[in-house]
Amino acid sequence: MKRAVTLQDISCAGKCSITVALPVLSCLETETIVIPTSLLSNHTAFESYTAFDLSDKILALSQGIAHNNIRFDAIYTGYLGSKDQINEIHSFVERYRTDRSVFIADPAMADNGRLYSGLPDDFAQSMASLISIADVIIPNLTEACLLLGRDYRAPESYESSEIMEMLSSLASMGPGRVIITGVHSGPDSIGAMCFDMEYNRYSSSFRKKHEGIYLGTGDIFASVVTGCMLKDLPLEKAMENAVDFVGRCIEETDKDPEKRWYGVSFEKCLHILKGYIE
Ligand code: PXL
Repeated sequence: MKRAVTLQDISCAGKCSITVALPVLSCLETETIVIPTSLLSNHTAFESYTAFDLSDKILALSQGIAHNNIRFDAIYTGYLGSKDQINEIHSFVERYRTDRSVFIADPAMADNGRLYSGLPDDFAQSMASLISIADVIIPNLTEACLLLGRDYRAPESYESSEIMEMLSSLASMGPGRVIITGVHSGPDSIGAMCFDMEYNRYSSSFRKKHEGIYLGTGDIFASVVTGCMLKDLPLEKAMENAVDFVGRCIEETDKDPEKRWYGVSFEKCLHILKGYIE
């Protein structure tokens, strides 16, 4: 079984980051080590939150794991709550990546044209430096614009040729494989597009769009991609599975009489994951 280490926050309530990465990766038969980078009462889309930054614990925790000779096939990062954390993760990757490990970075920092609450205005510059050492990145459209230093526009206004140009510009910043999520292809179609620089190959995958905001879906998407890549599926297939899975989670949420505004009903869909790796 392959082993991933994921470095992102624990939001005690809110169905995102580690609390979705762990179940998704487990269902994709990936052993997962967690290094929490911060601890929040709930994610930052709630009206208020209490947060503890664990940046000064990352080195000690990783040394403890390394002393026990535990190595990783993937390093997978998500939401990071401060520039200090990004610096710590940078050092972690440089120290612990090996020839056999892939570094997958989800620059989870913004959506719908805005940085997440609590992040400093120049946060994207620090994130751009981290993604330059990644192998694979999975920004949404807002994050792609921030990383490229471009203004954000409504997703419907992007032609696929412009997304392709953004994919290759991001790949030129360092990561040879890039997926942009939240891409539209027509009035009621949403999905993702990717670029693999090694093969100079573009691909896309779309599904029916549901109106509404579905929090935590970016984290679920990146976790599916990570698990599928560790099962040796090509980038395009990993992306296709992630588009399908997020779509199924959203459909399930819309059907759920107990649906929560702050996260999707992914628990009802976990059984689907096995089908992607059989
Ligand atoms: O799902 C992204 C995410 C992760 N972690 C925290 C967040 C958010 C989005 O708001 O606030 C703490």
